[in-house]
Amino acid sequence: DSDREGEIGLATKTRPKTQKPPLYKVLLLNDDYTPMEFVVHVLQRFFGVTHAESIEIMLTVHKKGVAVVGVFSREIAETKVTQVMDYAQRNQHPLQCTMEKE
Ligand code: TYC
Repeated sequence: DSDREGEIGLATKTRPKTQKPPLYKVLLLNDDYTPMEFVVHVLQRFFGVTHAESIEIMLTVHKKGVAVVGVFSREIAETKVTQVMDYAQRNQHPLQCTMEKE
């Protein structure tokens, strides 16, 4: 047992810091023109939330101006933002979606 001296707490004392990749919040922004039903549809289509959740998120954005719709790796967050922006543009709505590092 004497040769275990110094081992206690090794995991917390000497473990080198591992680098976790940063996460990104995907944000949906309010505007005056995009129909509420379209936003609800977008949330279900691209973020896999239930109908009830999509209504809650949409109303939060409508009332507060912005809401976090999900947290993802950079690649996934970029894909979500592009998908939402392309889909809104194709449907001629000014809906804005963006991302920021957590
Ligand atoms: N404010 C919009 C309206 O009254 C609805 C809306 C909600 C638009 C959320 C964008 O991200 C949004 N029709």
